[in-house]
Amino acid sequence: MLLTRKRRRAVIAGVVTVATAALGIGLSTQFASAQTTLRGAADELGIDIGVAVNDSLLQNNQAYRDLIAREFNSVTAENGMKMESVQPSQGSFNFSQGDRLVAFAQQNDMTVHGHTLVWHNQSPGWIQNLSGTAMRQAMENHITTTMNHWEGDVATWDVVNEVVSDSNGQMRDSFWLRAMGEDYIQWAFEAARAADPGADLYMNDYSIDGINAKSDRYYQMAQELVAQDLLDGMGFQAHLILGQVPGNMEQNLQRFVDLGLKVRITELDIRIEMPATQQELEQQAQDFQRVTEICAGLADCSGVTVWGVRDGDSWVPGVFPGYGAPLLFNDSNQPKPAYYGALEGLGGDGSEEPPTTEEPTTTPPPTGDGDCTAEIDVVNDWGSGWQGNVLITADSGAVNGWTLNWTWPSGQSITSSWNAQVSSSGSSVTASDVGWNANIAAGQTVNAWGFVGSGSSASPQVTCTAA
Ligand code: 9MR
Repeated sequence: MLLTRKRRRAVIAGVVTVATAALGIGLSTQFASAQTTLRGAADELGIDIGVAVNDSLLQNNQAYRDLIAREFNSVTAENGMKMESVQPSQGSFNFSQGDRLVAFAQQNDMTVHGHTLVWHNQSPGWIQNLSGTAMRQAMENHITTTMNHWEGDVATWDVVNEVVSDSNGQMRDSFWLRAMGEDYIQWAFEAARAADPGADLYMNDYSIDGINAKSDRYYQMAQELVAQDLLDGMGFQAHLILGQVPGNMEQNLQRFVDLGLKVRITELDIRIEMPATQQELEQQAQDFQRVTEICAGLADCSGVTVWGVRDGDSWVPGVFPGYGAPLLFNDSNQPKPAYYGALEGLGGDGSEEPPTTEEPTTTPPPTGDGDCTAEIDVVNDWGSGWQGNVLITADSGAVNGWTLNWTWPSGQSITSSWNAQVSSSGSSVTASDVGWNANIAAGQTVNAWGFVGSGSSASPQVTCTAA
């Protein structure tokens, strides 16, 4: 497929050369050459090509930063603007991760898409047990304070995320819904509109890329919110499986555009059952091309955001065991066939030649002479299970690899984890880094990895050993 594309482009170029030679006209004055970076192509279309950014990589990995600056004109915090990061305890706001991202975006002339204000996941425990009235007040305060802080810096916001369930378009049975009823969605949008009237306000969800009961429910909610001038856009996450771009995706997005909304592909990745064959990687290129083409072809698609930079950065293997390779770059920062597919979909030059801009420069990893400490932060406890995030702090020296050990106090176990290699034996757990999250600068604390636990939540003492 990619060879075909390359050949087709070569043939067209040949015809153009002959025709212009016959007319005696210089090619360069007649035709702009096709863009060779995603960013160049998206800029030409006037849309965003975005990427979800991991805060610890942004701080510690120059090659990661350079690659993002070269290829993307928009960023989303993968985790750093979520409620557990921004307001870990009631009334105490921590904007540091988001501020770092905003500064990076401004240095590199990028837009920032805000993700997310109201979500059932990664919300701190303190808000989940409030009464309806207290929860409404806390939700509105969170929206107002967060949006005021980044007013003018964050152009678009996922105000509510994943509020519809996967069954028959019913509302999701979240702690928000249970405490406040369905009206909480409208209240969230009212607070957001008042907080920053200049920002575009979105709803966002997965499995709504095609026409189905779930996207129908959003369509109905969108009509109601548009009638009150509370909604500006609809975000389609597009966490897709290889070869399964919905046939009616364009038609689905178009119906939201017809309501006067912008649409946005907000979290694109396309997972492959591992190991991926060359043929599958080329199918993935076609899938990425199709999705970017859909956005490029719609009148009001504000952009496409890819959910991570390199395959190894992705959340996918941690949550879908056996699946991986869902992104545009491999772990050596090199573009995959999918990259050229996406580039072609944006109208750029998708022939597989290396990007013409300079290769990113790398800084040597810090010397791993430090010690570290770690703690388990219980971020969510829904009774039948709980989510722990593991925060690791490097002491006075940089850490260049870590291993953690702890013992569960009362029969807990890990049911799934992400961004660490974990092994358990009875009640003892050992976890170590997965390479890209090995380096922690002296004095820094990073939210290094996380897991879903069974039993009652716990924060046992953790021993951290630096490599
Ligand atoms: O990529 C994010 C991962 O690092 C977090 O551990 C995870 C926690 O739920 O959230 C991931 O991002 C999600 C996004 O915020 C909302 N849509 C689904 C994404 C993948 O799970």
